[in-house]
Amino acid sequence: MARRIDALIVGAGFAGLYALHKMREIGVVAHAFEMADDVGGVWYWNRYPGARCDVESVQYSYSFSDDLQQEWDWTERFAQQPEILAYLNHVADRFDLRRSISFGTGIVSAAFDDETQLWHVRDDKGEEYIARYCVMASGSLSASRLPDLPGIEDFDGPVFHTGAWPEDAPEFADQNVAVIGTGSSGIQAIPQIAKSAEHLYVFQRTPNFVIPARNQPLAAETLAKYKAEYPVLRARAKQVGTLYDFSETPAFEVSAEEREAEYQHRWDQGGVNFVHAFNDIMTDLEANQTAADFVHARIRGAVDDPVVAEQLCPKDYPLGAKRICVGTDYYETYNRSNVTLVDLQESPITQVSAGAIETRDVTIPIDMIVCATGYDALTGALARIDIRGRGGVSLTDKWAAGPRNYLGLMCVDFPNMFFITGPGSPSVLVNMVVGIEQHVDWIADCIIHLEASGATSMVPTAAAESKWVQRVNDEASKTLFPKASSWYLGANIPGKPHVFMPFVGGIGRYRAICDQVAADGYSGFEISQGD
Ligand code: NA7
Repeated sequence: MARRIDALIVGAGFAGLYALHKMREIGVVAHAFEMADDVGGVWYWNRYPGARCDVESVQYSYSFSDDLQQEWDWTERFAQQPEILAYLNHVADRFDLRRSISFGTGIVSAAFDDETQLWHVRDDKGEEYIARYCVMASGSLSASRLPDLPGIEDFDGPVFHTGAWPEDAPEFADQNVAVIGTGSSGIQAIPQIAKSAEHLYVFQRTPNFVIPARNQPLAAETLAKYKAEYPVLRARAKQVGTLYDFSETPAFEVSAEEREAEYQHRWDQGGVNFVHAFNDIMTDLEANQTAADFVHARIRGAVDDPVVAEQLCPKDYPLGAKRICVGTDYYETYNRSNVTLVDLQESPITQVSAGAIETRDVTIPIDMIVCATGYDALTGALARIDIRGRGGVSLTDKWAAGPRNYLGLMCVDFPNMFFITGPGSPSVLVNMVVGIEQHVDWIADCIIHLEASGATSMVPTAAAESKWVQRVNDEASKTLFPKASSWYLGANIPGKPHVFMPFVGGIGRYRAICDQVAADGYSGFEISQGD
């Protein structure tokens, strides 16, 4: 017999864990389903060497419990994957969450029953659940993607994806290793793999802008100061996401020397703060070019071989329009004698054979392939579930021309289904933990409202949804973001419609809009009352 749950949560990463905790807090019977054997979400799967966050650890953490933020001691400026995973395990234990999570269990379908106004959900073991609410905490970057390379099935060595890294990590010593992909994951893994591989071949399709992390151990005094200031800092983070030093000055309002000095200062500090050096870097192409020129000069300074240096300089898109990368010794790694850059723009991969990767110009003997080839971002994890709303309409069909929803949170025809940090919300453009807490808190308030008023379901109106989709587009078109073929607009997935998915208007503005909608009695939504 189907088990009845008030709120069914898909996923037990940062979002699912907090959703579960919050639902319990408001007295809603909740249960989470997690494909992995333990908590952590992307931080469970991304065990590749060098994996760490690129938002400072003290900020890349929950704010909902002061006791939690006071008792947990981060050890590095940017925590490594094992430390983040340990933190999430601590959270799961501390708030006694595990008893409400089914591990090793994937959700395969969710169908809305128009008559009962309830969701019928199935897992991959054939069990059925009936839920009033579905909270999709399935991750924005969780559906990993292997490259479609001719002959890869004939390769006789191991093939790994950074986002599904095995627990018994492979040894790179004596191996000719190929890394395919130079996004955030590749950029973190490459310097680490280079340290022990016999030879590392990096297959680069598009170079990325890499800002040094300047990672360091977190001094006890720094941590203590941060903890003492948490109330103020967290309040500010709710408005801006990550606490960068956001400049209010346009790039050409200062002299060339001052610009250079500002870039240098931020480069020396490390991290994503670099892109906030001037307030028009993401809106004005010429301003952006000054930042790009600065990074190009650093690349040319760091890499000994001038040909390789040019290959590593991104020139086809504005800085920041693809997610900016933060690395350690990334460019310097290309000075090692056991590292070779293979520029796929000059010589694309033509074939993978049993023990080699062939490009148009060379055949390279390879023992192991590491795919740092990214994700079907924002919609991929949802598309893997057969989700059917009112009248049997499928979410995949509804989103065939690009995702459509209201506030990024809910969709027409999919009542009581909430999406966490999905398309149409600030999502991957802000500190994910800040975005997750905002969403979960809003959803909890919404459920309290529905329960208190005896409502059976809530769904956006078609007009509100269309208006929001338009607004997300309009905001993006005011920026340089759409000028790169990035996963923000689905360009990395063949056949995926090119629609800029996240809301670029900032978490502060977004939060205010969501709060206003709630204050107005959930304007833009239809609420159905029970009999
Ligand atoms: P990304 O940022 O999507 O990077 C994937 C990389 O793999 C990127 O350089 C791609 O080149 C490259 N790629 C993808 N498919 C291929 C094929 N078929 N051949 C060659 N190269 C390919 O994923 P990451 O995991 O690095 O980072 C994702 C986010 O996860 C990151 O921002 C963090 O938030 C965590 P392309 O640029 O498409 O030409």
